[in-house]
Formats: sequence, structure tokens, C-alpha cells
Amino acid sequence: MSMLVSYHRIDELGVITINNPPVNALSHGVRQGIFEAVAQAQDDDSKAVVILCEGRTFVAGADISEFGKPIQEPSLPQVNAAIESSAKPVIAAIHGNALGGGFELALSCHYRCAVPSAFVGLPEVTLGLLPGAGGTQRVPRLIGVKPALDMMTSGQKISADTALTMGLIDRVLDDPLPEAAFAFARDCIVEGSPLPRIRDNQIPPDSFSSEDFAAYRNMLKKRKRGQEAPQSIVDCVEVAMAKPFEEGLTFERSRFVERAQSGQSAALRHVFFAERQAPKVSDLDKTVSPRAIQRVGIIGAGTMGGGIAMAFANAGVPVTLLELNQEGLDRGMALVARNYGMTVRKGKLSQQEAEARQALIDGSTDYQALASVDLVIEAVFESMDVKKQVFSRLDEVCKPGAILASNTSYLDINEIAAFTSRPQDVVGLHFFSPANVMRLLEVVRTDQTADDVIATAMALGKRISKVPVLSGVCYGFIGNRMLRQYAREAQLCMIEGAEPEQIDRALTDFGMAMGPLAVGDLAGLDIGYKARQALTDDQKGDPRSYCIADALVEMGRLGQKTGAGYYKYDPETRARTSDPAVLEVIEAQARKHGVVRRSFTDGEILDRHLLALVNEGFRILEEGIAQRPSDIDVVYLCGYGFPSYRGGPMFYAAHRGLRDVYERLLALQKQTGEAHWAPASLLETLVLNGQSLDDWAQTTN
Ligand code: 3H9
Repeated sequence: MSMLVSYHRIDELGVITINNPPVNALSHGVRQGIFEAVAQAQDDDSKAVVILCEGRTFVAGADISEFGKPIQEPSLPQVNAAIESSAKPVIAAIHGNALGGGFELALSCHYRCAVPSAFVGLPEVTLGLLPGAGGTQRVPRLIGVKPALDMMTSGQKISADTALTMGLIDRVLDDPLPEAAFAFARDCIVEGSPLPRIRDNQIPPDSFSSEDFAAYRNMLKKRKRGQEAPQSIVDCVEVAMAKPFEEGLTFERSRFVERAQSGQSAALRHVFFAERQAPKVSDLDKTVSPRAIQRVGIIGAGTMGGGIAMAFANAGVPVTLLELNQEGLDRGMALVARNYGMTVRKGKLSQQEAEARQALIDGSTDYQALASVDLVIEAVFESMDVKKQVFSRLDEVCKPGAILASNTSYLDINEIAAFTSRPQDVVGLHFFSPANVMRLLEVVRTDQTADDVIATAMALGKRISKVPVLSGVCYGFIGNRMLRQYAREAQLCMIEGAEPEQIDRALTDFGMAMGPLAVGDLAGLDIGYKARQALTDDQKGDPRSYCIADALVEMGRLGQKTGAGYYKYDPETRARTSDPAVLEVIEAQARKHGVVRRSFTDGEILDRHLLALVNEGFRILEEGIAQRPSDIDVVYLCGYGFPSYRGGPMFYAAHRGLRDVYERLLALQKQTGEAHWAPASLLETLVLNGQSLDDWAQTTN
């Protein structure tokens, strides 16, 4: 038997132990080992078999890195069939997570027990897959069609208690593993045959009608826009209802293979590994360890500061929120309270938990309150003069070794660091609004940031459930630097002939959470307007890239908050409609700037936006601002609503083909005469050398 799986006897029990750290994924060796152990148990005089796992978790699923390669037998469905056909009861003993193929393994057992802290789930959908080892056939037979669909199309983890209530498991264990599972197994022996096999359960034929299925599919079309896997899951459940078990398994298998080979799944698997890669910093001194962060100070109790405070409180880290005056502080604290209140009303948090979190946030108007904190994050007005005042003051009050962070979106953090006598302790921590929700955290390393400060920032990001991505210092860092190119294209497409609706639709059809102009209306057009007021004409760049926005603001159309921006908004429902007045503004601006308007195809709009992102992404890579291409993907996925099933802008480019991207950029350059379409030199080099982005990433990291 393989090293990964062992079999031994304890009295009348046969015990199969899986040991494949870190998450006991079902690699070929593990499948082989379980298969052999189950066979062995059939031949001895054991009366029941317990499957349990070493380490921090039960089996967390198939080995994701094996997908896309030929399957080596025994396959997981074969292993599961062997378990289910065992003549002796097989009991799964779950701790940690039983996910995906891991939970399917447990579903093939005759009984399932779990410790109270365990979770079960079928998260395959988040990888563009469906449960491919019997899950789509067994779960509806176990808990009914509707709960099965909800569980598999959401991919959500389910706690042991809830799983028990739903009927997914048979017992929540009061005592520790493995003894409690052994005791449960002995109870199962007493129960005797026939062994409960989920495959034998009947789904009541009238429990879910074809109309119900149609309605469910429609709901998914809206909620999981553009995604293929959720619909495939419904297909499989429909078959589970209509066909015998074996036929259902064959159908599931064919759909699983189809999904595993799809572009969407390749993209989502890329995202899975990209998010886990992002916090790793390749050039840090390996001997440093993160500084301890027990208390955090936040300066500025606006929307951003309040959101950051909540992100820490949600992770159990106490926060001191600092404002200049009591009035501002009261406003900020009220905002936090309102946000927590909303979460409670939505049923996402208990009143008690919300109060406990809120209690972790206290306020002050005195810088001395920051004297003992381990980290300060400044989230004040974006002006170098203001930052100078704040950081000089922090330099005076903060204890030695405290990390001084700025949440600036655009300003030069090297310059900010120079306002202190301890530039090695200064770092950028760039959160995205709303900071208690958005998962992205850009960690900005200056020329002097110490290695242990970077290590601390990365660890802290994970601790507060963010995905931290390292960025070098440049205007806008990774995300906003790319966004600028994208936003410019929205303005240029508009003045050159596309209407706001068409632009937004082209991008939402691609899968973006919102179109660029709808985003502008939501954020408020006055924000960009005010920012531009502070710039010289030269800094503002091509007037065609902001003249429409300026004209709208000057008409009092600031976006949703004034009921009108690029669109009109219903004051009650906030429903968005197009507005002929906007078209007039666009046409007037086009005339004023000598632009002859023409019609656009959706594909052209899409290319202009996406390739603007991609080309800037290559520049960011060649300048060493981002560590690796997948980090750029993570930024755009977690911070800017890029569809995860497209893998991010750099994955998109690699998938489309670098040569195609390169040639399209040259064509755009020729067509528009704009210098910004010149392909980035890294892209050019890769295309000329016939090297892939993956290859390049591997050789540079
Ligand atoms: C499936 O099961 C298909 C079947 O239906 C059909 C089959 C026929 N494979 O997340 P962490 C690595 S689809 C390979 O940081 P945590 C991960 O990359 C699968 N590797 O830990 C990381 O590596 P590194 C359905 C995996 O404690 C390390 O383990 N299952 C896998 O924060 C630690 O991971 C899922 O989708 C894997 N399945 O969270 C579950 N899982 O150290 C996916 C993890 O080199 N996994 N790794 O960066 C998870 O959700 C989380 O890992 C888990 C632990 C919650 C388990």
C-alpha cells in the first residue's frame, strides 16, 4: 500500500488513514491506497471500516493540479463504487473540511460523522466544474432536489450542525477524534444490515417539476451570469431525477470531463492558484519573521477609514479610529454602526456578534492614542501636504518598530516615507472601497521598506481575509494605473461614436460586474472632476478623454446621487434609463473637438478596453512593479470586478494568444495614431521570441 494511505486494525474495526498533507487531496496515490485498503478490509474479520485523515483536515477534494491530465485509474468514481459496495459498513470521520471529491468520498460511505468545527461542501462550481464523483447523483437522493441544487450551484461550505439538520451527515461528535468516531462505528455495527446506500434512495418524482427546473435555470442565468458550470449541475440533477443511478453517473462523468476541459475551468483553476501565490514574496530575506500586530490605529474616519476599521474588527483585531475633531469622529463611528446594523438586518451576522465587533473599534481625537499601536494606517485626504503633516506627527508619537502605512491611491509613498525618520517602517496598504467587503489589498513596497514589514503586511492581509498583492511605487500602483487606460477608452469610444449603453453592455456581456460608465455614475462624476481641477492641462492629458465628463458635471449631472449622469435614474427604484440629453452633450463635445462620430461593433469596444488593460499590464511587468502576471490578474479580479471565469487580463491575453494581442495593438496604433497603443516592449519581445507568458514568469521568478 502507498505511504499516503495506511490500513490497520483496532479490535473489530478496520481503520483507513489518509495522510497527504497539506489538505489530503485525492492524488493518484491516495485513490490507489484507499482502493486497496477497502479491498483488504473485505478479506479480514473486521466488522466495520472507518476512514479518517491525519493533519488539519479531512480530504479537501480532488488534486486540482492533476486536472487537464489523463486520469490514472482507479478513478475516484471507481474508489467510491468500491466503498459503497463494501459488505461491511464504512464510516467517514470528518474534521476540518470535507470538500468536493472529499465529500463525495464521504457520501459513498454508509455513515458520516463529524466534529462540531468541521465543514462539508461541494465547491467544484467555483472551479468551473461540477461534482464528478457521484455528488450530483447522491446529494439529491440524500437531501432532496432544491437543497442539492442550492448546495452545488453556490459551492458554499456547510457547518457540521447545519449539515446534520439537512441530513448530509448522521452525527455530530461530542468527543475528539478518533475515539468518538470509533464509538460511532461500533454503534453502526450494532445497527446491522442492510447497509444504507444513498444510491438506493428514491427522489419523490413530484418533488421538483420541469417548470421548477426551468425557473431554477433562469434564476442562475441572472445570478451566475455567463457561467457554464451551474447550468451543467442542473443538467445532472435533472438526470438524477429521471434516470437510474448508473445512467446518472455516466451522464455526470461526461459532463465533468467536458467542464474540466473548458476554458472557464482553466481560468478558475488559474485564479485558485493565483490567489494562493499572490501573498508569496519571492525576494524576501527568508530569515525574517513578521512583526506582531495586536492593535491597529486608523487615521481618518471617512468611508474608507471606517471600512478598514471594520475589516480589522471582523478579524478580531482591536482598532483605534482617529479623527481631527469630535464631530468627524462621531460621524465615522455612526457610519460603522450603521454598516453593522445593515449586516444584521440582512441576516449575515447575529446582533451579538455585530456588537462584539463594534466594541473592538474605539475612537479618539488625540494622536497620543496611537502611541502604543503596532500599525497605523492613514486614510486621509489625498494631498501630499496633508500626508506630510500626518506622517511627521506619527513619527513623533508612534513607538519604535510600529509600522506606518498609507492608504494613498496615487501619491508617491517614497516621498511620504521621507517625512519620517524611519522610512524602513513605511509601507502602502491600499484598500478598495468598501474596504470591509472588497478582497483586494495592494501592499506597496517603497525603495526602503524593510523585508519584515512586507512579510507582516502580507500575513496581516491574509489574517483579515484579503488577498494581498505586492506592488512597486508608480502612479496608481497596479490597479488604478491599469484602470486609467481602461477609463480613457470608455471616454474615447464614447466621443468617437459609441453610446454609453453600448459600451457598458459590451463589457457586462463579457462578464464585468458593471460597465465603466455605470461605475462612474455610481462613484460620482464629481470625484474625477475635482481631481482634474488640481492638474495642469498637460497632466490632464487628451481633452477628448474627459470633456464629456466635465460637461456633465458642469450641468449638475454628478451621477446616481443627483439622479443623472451618463444615464437617468428613477428617484425611487434607481432604475437606469438612457437619456437623449447625454447624447446631445456627447455630440456637442465631438463637434467641439473635431471628432467625426461613427458606429462601433461590440467587439471593437471590448478590444479597446481589454487590450488597454493588457498592454499596461505588460508595462507593469517589464518595470518590475508587479511580481508576476498572475498578481495582475488577482488585482483585477478581486478589486475591479473582472469576471473570474475569464481568469484576469493577463490570463485572457495568454489564452487569446500573445501574437494576436500584439498584432491587434499594432492595428489599433495604426488606426488611431495614438502612442499608447504601441505594444509594450515585453510583449513584443515575447512574441518575437515565441515565448509564453507562463514560461517568462517561471524564468524570472
Ligand atoms: C473536485 O474535488 C472534483 C471532484 O468532484 C471530482 C473528481 C473526479 N488540490 O487554501 P490553502 C493547496 S475539485 C491541490 O492555502 P487553507 C493550496 O494550493 C476540488 N492543491 O489552505 C495550497 O498550496 P500552497 C474541490 C490544493 O487552510 C495548500 O494546499 N475542492 C487543493 O486556507 C493550502 O491551501 C476544493 O475546491 C486541492 N484540492 O484552506 C477545495 N486544495 O501551500 C479547495 C488546497 O503551495 N481548497 N491545495 O500554496 C480549499 O478550499 C482550501 O485549500 C481549504 C484549506 C479550505 C481546504
